[in-house]
Amino acid sequence: MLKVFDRRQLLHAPALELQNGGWVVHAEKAARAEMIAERLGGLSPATDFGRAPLERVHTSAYVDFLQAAHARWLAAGREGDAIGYTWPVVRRRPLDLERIDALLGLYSYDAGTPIAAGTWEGAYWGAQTALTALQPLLAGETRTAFALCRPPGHHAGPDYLGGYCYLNNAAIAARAATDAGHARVAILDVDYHHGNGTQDIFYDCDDVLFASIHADPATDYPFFWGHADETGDGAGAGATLNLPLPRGTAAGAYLDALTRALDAIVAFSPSLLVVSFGADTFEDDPISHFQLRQADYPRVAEAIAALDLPRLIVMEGGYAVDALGHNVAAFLDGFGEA
Ligand code: OKP
Ligand code: ZN
Repeated sequence: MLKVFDRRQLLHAPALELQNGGWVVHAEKAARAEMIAERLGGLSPATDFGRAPLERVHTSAYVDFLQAAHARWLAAGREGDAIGYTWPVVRRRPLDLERIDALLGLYSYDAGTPIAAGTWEGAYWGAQTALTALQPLLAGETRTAFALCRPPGHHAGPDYLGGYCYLNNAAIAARAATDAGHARVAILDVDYHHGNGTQDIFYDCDDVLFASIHADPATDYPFFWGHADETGDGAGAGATLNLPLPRGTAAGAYLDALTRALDAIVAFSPSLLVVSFGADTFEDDPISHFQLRQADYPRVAEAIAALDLPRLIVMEGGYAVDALGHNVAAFLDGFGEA
């Protein structure tokens, strides 16, 4: 199994996030990736595929913004991490605004996702990590590849950041796979949180299925997406499947939902699977409320492996830092490859 990790991702290091009315130490710490890398070993660095594959899922205006945002923040006389405070919501239209605070509002949807000095470089190499891990699958050289991406990606949409995510690593890889000739690609999102960015990117597409198992957005972030009645639009009608589960869900009900998601994937008959894997379904995760145990992760992986599709595992969330490396290793073990 090829495992890709690029240390340049660690340059992304936001200090604080706004949570429940106060500033708290940011949960998406660089140490997360370091703990996984240390536990796994044998990792390869990323190759640079440039900006073009990023712009197959994100607008070039958004990518330009992300690349320049922190420098613009400093040029406006600010210090520390850039974060917005005004969001246009119902009047999001292409005004030609210059002020950094307007742009932060235009291109983001929450206050948990600051742009720090190293954010562009970290996010850029996160996307390249996913693209690098995809290559041996495209070449038919392996069945399973792991992209140790950080920051995560599944909340980032066509032209917005949010939920600790800036570039949608899984979506970029899925689109690169269809561009390389895969007629249909499925994305299975098993992070605790709904992957609203991935859903949004492919909502009207018939060549990428998005299936997600996540905490019910009636009680959990991101609230406004991930409800069961969101099923796709236009050509993509029926190619989005949301399986929200209540807080407290443990392995039994989780594996039942997984069976439903895998049945939908089989019915779609893809030739490649991208798994957005979050270990924040773990019982001791500090910001999440499912009850999966470490021993459940190989079972989840075995069910996915039984589809017998080439699969790219893309790292998303997981915030119980001390257990994270062990949970990821347990999941990857379930694929039965060295
Ligand atoms: C990212 B991933 C906002 C607090 C809300 C955001 C959770 C993002 C999770 N300040 N928490 O899906 O693991
Ligand atoms: Zn998550």
